[in-house]
Amino acid sequence: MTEFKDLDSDYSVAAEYIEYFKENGYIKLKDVLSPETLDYYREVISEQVKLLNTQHLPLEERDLYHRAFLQVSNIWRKNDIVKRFAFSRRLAKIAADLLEVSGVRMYHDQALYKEPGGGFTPWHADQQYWPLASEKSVTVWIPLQKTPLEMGPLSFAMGSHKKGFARDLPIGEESETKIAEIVKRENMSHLASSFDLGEVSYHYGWTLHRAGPNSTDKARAVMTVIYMDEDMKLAEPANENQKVDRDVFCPGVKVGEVIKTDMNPLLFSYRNS
Ligand SMILES: O=C(O)CCC(=O)C(=O)O
Repeated sequence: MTEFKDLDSDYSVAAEYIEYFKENGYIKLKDVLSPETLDYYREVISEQVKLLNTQHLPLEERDLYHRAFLQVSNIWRKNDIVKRFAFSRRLAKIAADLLEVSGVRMYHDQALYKEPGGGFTPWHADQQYWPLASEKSVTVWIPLQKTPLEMGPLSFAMGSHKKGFARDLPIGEESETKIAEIVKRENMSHLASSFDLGEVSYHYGWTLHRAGPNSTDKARAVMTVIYMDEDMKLAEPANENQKVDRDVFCPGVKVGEVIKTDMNPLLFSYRNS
């Protein structure tokens, strides 16, 4: 297996980055992974998406959600090269530092490919789907190519993770319309910006976010890893989506127990260092 040192080496998270993340609910960090690493993994992950994708309808026959991206989860369980990437100690340590926890476990990984001509990703908060007992969860969003505005980079409503708005809305027409209204009414800053190659973002599970359409003729290839506090407990599912996630990503865990099944390996911990 080709080895890339940047997957495991430390990325120093300055105190002001942590403050920015806590205040605004997200952060964009440059030069986190090298162009060589990203070029290599773009090939490998794209191959897996092609192999594992189950969405074969033409874009115009899909609903809003499914026009936004092809979604393939837990590739780490199926391919050891992708596992090496998803288990990156560097990415996991940044997650632990931003969340200010002693360590983080895998909730799941997920490739999100916005196809050429793919639609916008409606406004939403991820934790609507997750039966997690605290807000200490975070997604790293890793574009596998330079991502200009025309490709649909991720963007965030600043400070929205603290406000508690729209937590009951799954991704769809209603989340798009209602959250757009809330962001405007509450004067929350929201500015879409491009991602350089090597730049990644981290956002809390409760941060409101969206992405524009992909108007280019190339796929917007993105890999994500969702981390949770190493001591995260299972909450009583608040809706049907959370029941599905409990069964798929936390099998056998009871409400109030720490989520640490084989599906949730420890990816970084200061307790072990
Ligand atoms: O990639 C996208 O368009 C959406 C990503 C997203 O919502 C997420 O990673 O939480």
